[in-house]
Amino acid sequence: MRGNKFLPEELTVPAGATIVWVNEDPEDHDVLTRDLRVVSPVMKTGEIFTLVLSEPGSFAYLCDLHANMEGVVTVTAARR
Ligand SMILES: [Cu+2]
Repeated sequence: MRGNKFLPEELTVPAGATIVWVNEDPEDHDVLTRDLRVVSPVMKTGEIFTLVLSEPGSFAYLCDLHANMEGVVTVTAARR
């Protein structure tokens, strides 16, 4: 997170990859899905949140502290 955005806002990873969010802003951020299956702690400057997504699909998330701060991770089938 930087400048109240997720950078990159769209990311594609293979299933099973570890995704890492790093808060590089002076403000707090978090990572949530609308269905609340994923809810990170509120992250202060320099804090990280990691997540492993094992199912292929599209994973939309947001920061509920900032309107319009959204991102999408596309998970593809794992490489063999
Ligand atoms: Cu935020």
